[in-house]
Amino acid sequence: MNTLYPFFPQFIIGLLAILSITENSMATIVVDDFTSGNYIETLPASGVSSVKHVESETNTPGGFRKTHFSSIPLLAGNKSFLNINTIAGLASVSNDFRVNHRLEIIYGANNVGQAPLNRDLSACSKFNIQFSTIDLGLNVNITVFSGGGTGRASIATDVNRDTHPDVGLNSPVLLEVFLTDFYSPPSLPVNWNDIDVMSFILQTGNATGGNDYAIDEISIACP
Ligand SMILES: [Ca+2]
Ligand SMILES: [Ca+2]
Ligand SMILES: [Ca+2]
Repeated sequence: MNTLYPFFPQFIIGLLAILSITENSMATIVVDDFTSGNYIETLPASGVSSVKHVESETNTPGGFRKTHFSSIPLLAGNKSFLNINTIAGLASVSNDFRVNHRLEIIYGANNVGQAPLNRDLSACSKFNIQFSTIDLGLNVNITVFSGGGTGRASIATDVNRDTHPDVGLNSPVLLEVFLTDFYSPPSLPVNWNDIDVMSFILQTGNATGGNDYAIDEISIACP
């Protein structure tokens, strides 16, 4: 006789409970999958070598998104392109040769003022920025503000193909940014229980400019 049989239902229930706990403890908060807020910009519109600056705003899974995009072409006539393609679910950036750019994506603010997220990230471990593809060196700055701006924490990092030599040119690259690596100034201690604004700045991090990349998703892993 199978001695396990009398305990089998309990065993299954126990297993389901463990799976349920595992699922909860591995929760992922999607900040943005870029399926909302279609937005296309080409800079500079005039083709003259100068800084251009535009912004848009839309609602996303992670809160209100405000977008700034600016470009500094070092060769007259060369351009920067931003395409938040909501059908593909991608934020694509393309720059011509010797064009430097800056893409700023802010959650928790709109064109009127703040739209606080009031998000508890105290049980979370890291931000995941999933690139569909990326070519040249890109500098990434993430800053979070808590308590309506009374606390702040930030981090600067880099991502490019050199840090992921094992994947092909058209393969996804995941940038993991751990919350324990953020710096919070003593005068503005961050409160991870009440994150109101998240800012992601991606800008040229190489000598020649010309970055091309696409962001598929920004999410937060908890824990
Ligand atoms: Ca996506
Ligand atoms: Ca708040
Ligand atoms: Ca390019």
